Amino acid sequence: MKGMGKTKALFLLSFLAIVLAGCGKENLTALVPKGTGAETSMNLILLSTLVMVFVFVVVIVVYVIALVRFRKKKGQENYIPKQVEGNKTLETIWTVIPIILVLILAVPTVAATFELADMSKSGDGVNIEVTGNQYWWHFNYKGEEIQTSQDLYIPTGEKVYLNMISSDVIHSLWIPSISGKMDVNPENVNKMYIEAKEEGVYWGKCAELCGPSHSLMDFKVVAVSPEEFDKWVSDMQDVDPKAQPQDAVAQEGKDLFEEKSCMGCHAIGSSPAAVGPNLTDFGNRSKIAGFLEPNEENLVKWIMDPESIKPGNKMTGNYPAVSEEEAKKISAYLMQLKPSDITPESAGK
Ligand code: HEC
Ligand SMILES: [Cu+2]
Repeated sequence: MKGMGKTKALFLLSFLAIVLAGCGKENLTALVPKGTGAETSMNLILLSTLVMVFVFVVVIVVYVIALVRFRKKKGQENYIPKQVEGNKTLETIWTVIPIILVLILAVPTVAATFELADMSKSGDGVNIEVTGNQYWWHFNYKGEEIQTSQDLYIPTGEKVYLNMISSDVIHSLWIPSISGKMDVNPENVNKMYIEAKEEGVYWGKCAELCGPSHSLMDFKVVAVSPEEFDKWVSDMQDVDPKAQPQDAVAQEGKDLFEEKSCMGCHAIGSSPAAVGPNLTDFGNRSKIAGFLEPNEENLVKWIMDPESIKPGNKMTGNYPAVSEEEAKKISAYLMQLKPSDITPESAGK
């Protein structure tokens, strides 16, 4: 029996270890906040948990006292306890305590709601127009002539203002370790700000079911120091010379990129992309299509058959067939698009 207990305990412990190891992985948890919004939410979570634990403990204590002290004893079969209905003191106590508890919850929650919705200083900060698309995110840096998709670069320690809209269905932008969620609608611009406290790469998710590849609609926030951010901005504004292929294979890839009508949907440079992600800094991307490791094998697979990777995406079937050899050449070209040495790899190192 004793051995059984140990095995069980060991099993439980290892299970707990596995579950807890999942927490904090890849900066994808609201429980390890690294940004203002997430910190505010975490504080509210802790406060409400404390209030709930307090209520739970009080109720259990009163319950146990009632069970033990007032249980029917021998010889009391016909005894009727003292009746307390209409007791003003009791009624007052159990009305006032919950009101106080609700106030303890409501005041900081309402204050946080206003604080997180405060866009009054947006004129001074970095402003980004965010577009949610099935199944990728686009970022347009207002006034900077910079377009990116999938990787969102922001400076740390500053509020970055997002003006968000959808090009198709409702999506929801969520960077769990930085901020709360906000819906992205087709008809109106929703606004929120994000602020990262530390440099690093933070995972973003679409948090509103938007189609078959909804769960693959990932993106990354690359938070770098304000100095690095300025350097990244000037690198990105000066992309055209760097977009030139560096060898013969890449040159062939570039030609194929034009021939196969990839250009029709993918901009390279500052022009706004219409149907597909902007590929200006594709060589620096932390992932391909939001979630695949950035290597030649995955890229070739994507170019030849995106449907097998992200069902329902808007690229499938809208370009001529590409052979493996052609895909490799295109891949060589795209992987060379590295306009800046500020990258997800370098962030926070
Ligand atoms: C009809 C428009 C369209 C055409 C034509 C098109 N694409 Fe795409 N492409 C898209 C869309 C939309 C996505 C985003 C898919 C998703 O993530 O759901 C995409 C995604 C990609 C990605 C991943 C981008 C990223 O940010 O990770 C690459 C690489 C790519 N396409 C390359 C190509 C190449 C190469 C061609 C030409 C052979 C091509 N595309 C033709 C629409 C198009
Ligand atoms: Cu979505």
